Amino acid sequence: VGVEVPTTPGRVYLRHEVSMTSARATGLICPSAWLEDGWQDEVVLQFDQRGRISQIGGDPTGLPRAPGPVVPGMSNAHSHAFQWAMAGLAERAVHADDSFWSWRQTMYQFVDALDPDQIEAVAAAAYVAMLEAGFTSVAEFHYLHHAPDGTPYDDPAELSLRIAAAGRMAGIGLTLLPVLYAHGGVGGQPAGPAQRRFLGDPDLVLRCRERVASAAPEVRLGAALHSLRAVTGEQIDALIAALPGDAPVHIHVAEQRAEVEACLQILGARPVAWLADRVELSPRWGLVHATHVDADEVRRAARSGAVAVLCPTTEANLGDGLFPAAAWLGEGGAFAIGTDSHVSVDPAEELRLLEVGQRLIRERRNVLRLGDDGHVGAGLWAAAGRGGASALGRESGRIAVGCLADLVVLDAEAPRLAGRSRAWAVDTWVMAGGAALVREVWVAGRQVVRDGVHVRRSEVGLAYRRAVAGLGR
Ligand code: NGQ
Ligand code: ZN
Repeated sequence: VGVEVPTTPGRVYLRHEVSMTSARATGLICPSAWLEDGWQDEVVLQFDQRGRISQIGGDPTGLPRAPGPVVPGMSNAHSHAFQWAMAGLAERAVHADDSFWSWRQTMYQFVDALDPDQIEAVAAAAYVAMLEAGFTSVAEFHYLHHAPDGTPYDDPAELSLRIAAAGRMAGIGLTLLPVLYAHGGVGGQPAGPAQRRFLGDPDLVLRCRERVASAAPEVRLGAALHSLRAVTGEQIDALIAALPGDAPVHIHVAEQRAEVEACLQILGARPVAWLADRVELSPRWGLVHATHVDADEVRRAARSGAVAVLCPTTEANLGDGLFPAAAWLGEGGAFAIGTDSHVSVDPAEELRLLEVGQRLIRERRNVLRLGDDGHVGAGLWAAAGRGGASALGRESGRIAVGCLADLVVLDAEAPRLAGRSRAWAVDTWVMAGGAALVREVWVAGRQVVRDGVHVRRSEVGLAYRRAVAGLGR
């Protein structure tokens, strides 16, 4: 698999026509593979020219051989890529009573200093880290639209295009969700000066979608509503009416109790209940966090098919609270995981915290039971893979004909996996091992990680180090 090195590390624009990370393979031989109906030995996967699995079986001649068990890749269903460079910089107590809201002030100051080159370099580095941990795709919840003083760039989609360029540089499967952000509080309150880089109307979201569709056709496109603090009902209606009916739509909702209180006071309903009344919740909807939901909201939202997009390490870091995961799954709710602020970038760690959070409040073990065979780690991986793929509008999350070849190869030689049958290997990886056990990653049939290292780690890392010099002094 040939790797082409970009000529301009650190300033990689889409218009420079940077090539994809590596050539697409025509297939992969798996010593064992986790297929939809369980593990099988000696599986041959054939890929078509678009990177989809076209056949399971067939002629293995000339195909590369995976160096360990092959499992479906994971979708990262919630990312603010720029926050990867901020991780750690809000961990000093500065207010008498630090909270989500004081963290947000720190984040606003941080974002004020970033220029487009920095944003692109940080996003590429974040995506490389995701891939190395076993994510194969990402939904970028992109609300950073304008220059630091709030004026639009010459191309209003400049920063959306930078995200697309970073996605191409890293070779991750990108779903871009340009964000509608118009207000500073529930009920259409005016935005503050710290939010000036984010503000726009439904037309800006549509413009970002159009520009990216023509400049980077490999990107999947949806849209997002920042939160019920940032959009009104009329704006929601206008944007939904203008989007294709199958485009993913994500929204931050009910993450903090203060938002629930504001919605009750101003809108007369809890956030998820209000949303369920206003729009037709369905599988295209990604409800990000949904931490503070009552039993009625759980029932309505879960049964609608909307995906709960959970970000356990960020939710813990920000002091959000615990999502009622057992109740959600009990209603048959779909879920996905995201790394949001990127204090951790590891799908196994997100799933582990989701499960152990339930153990801590219930004083029980093995709470989130999803598989038929009782394997908790494997059940979580499979369900989050399916929910994530659905939230990203990506045919992925399963090793099956018609799905993209988004694949993770575990490290068969790792001591953690020694002596493990394959079923126990996935539980060990999710509940105890984590990213260190990821040996190879393939995205739509292209290899992007080999021997645990991204094929462009050094040039992306160099550009990143240049971009962030002095940011954390
Ligand atoms: C964000 N992040 O947009 O980055 C938000 C904080 C807000 C999380 N909610 C800002 N984790 O919600 O107003
Ligand atoms: Zn978020």
